[in-house]
Amino acid sequence: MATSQPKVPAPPGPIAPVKQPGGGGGGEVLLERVPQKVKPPQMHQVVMLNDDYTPMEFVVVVIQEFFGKDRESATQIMLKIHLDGKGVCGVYTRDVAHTKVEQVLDAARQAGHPLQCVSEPVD
Ligand code: TYC
Repeated sequence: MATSQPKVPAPPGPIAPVKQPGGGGGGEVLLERVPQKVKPPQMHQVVMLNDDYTPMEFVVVVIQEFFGKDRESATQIMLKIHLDGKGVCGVYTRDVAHTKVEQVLDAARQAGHPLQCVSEPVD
């Protein structure tokens, strides 16, 4: 015979066995929800710096290619960097942000441009 259980959605968070009613001989396990302990990862922003030599078009293509922006957003970001001296191209977990910086610096070096970018923790 099928027994029907009430369909109540479980709240988020892990569950842990706490005790076995009846001395544990019957195979029953009581599960209790425990508070979530993991924190979201520290995020890092990739900041690109202005210089007087890197062509605007190269910067736009780099921002499109490595930061997944469409041409219009990439152009806006490039112009902000050009006018303000620096600008955020994207926000990622630490390792991904470091990889983006390496990719940009490699591409700039290969093309012979002095473009610089760094990553820094957000807040
Ligand atoms: N200032 C550069 C020029 O006038 C363009 C530029 C924009 C360079 C953004 C770097 O991160 C940069 N050619």
